[in-house]
Amino acid sequence: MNKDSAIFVAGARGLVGSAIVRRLQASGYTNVLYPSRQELDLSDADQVKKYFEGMKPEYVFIAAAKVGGILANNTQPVEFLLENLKIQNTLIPISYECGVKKLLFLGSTCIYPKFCEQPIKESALLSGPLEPTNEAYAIAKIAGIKLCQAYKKEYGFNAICAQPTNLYGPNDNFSSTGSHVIPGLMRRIMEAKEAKLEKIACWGTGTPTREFLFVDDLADACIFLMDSYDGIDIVNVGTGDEISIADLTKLICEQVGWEGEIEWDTSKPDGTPRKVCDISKLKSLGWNPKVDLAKGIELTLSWFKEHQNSIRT
Ligand code: GFB
Repeated sequence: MNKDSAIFVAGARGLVGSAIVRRLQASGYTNVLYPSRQELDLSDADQVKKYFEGMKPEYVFIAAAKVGGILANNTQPVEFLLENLKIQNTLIPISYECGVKKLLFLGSTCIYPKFCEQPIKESALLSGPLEPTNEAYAIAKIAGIKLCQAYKKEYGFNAICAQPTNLYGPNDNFSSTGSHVIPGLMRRIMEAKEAKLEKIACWGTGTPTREFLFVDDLADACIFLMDSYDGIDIVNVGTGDEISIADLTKLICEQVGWEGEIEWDTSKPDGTPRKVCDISKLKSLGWNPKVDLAKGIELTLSWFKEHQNSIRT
């Protein structure tokens, strides 16, 4: 990408898209296109086509998706499947038809089988059954990956696919039921501190492990891949480190400064028991994460405190 290339970021109001826009602008890219949902409905192919014909983007980042935590995924499979298929089935073909030079499609590590070997290598894709709580989302993302690979194979379109691990950071969704675990816990623990509660409930057993990547690191990796990777194979983006949900809860309690008791609500699902990805491929290309979990949580918490009254809760 050149500093004046026309770069389109789909999903720029969300956690990932906003981080990509921030990163591009901070790195001196001057022609970043990031229309709001009101300005451009990504599921409306006619609108998208007109927009692409007019603005002629050269590079496209697809960070637009219906996303959510374990409960939202588990209870709205129709919306997760349909909305994600619609967005990607609109953006990928139109990008090709309108002469986009290169596209990056973001998947997720939930595309991998529930019980696959850990750390998860890219080759584990489609080697076993998926985790049921996020099967709909995973199937939509797998379809997006396969569509990019098909365009590359059949038409030589330079569409690449990155698989980020669980993400967190500024601009996340902090809703009490729809969010992922870090923003969900941050909000609950902050509220417990403010209300001087002695006990709160967290979901599941606390035993599953997850790997977490600060969203600005993901944005950095996306720009790195756009500039330096043209392969057809998917690439994991993570840290390679894992933590149990119970230990994550302790870390957030410490940073918030709340010392109450955690009760584990086992009526809520645990999801996949362990999820940490093998990032040797990305490392061998020359990229490494920079923000560790404690620092990332500190940055996210301070963002949350600053925006608590105006964000999606
Ligand atoms: O972040 P999370 O919703 O995503 O949940 P997944 C991770 C773990 O944290 C689960 C536990 O074991 C939850 O039971 N947990 C504990 C909580 N307390 C909470 C809480 O207050 N809120 C939430 N959300 N979890 C998602 C997929 O799975 O990962 C998506 O459903 C996506 O499709 C995303 O791929 C990256 O890691 O379980």
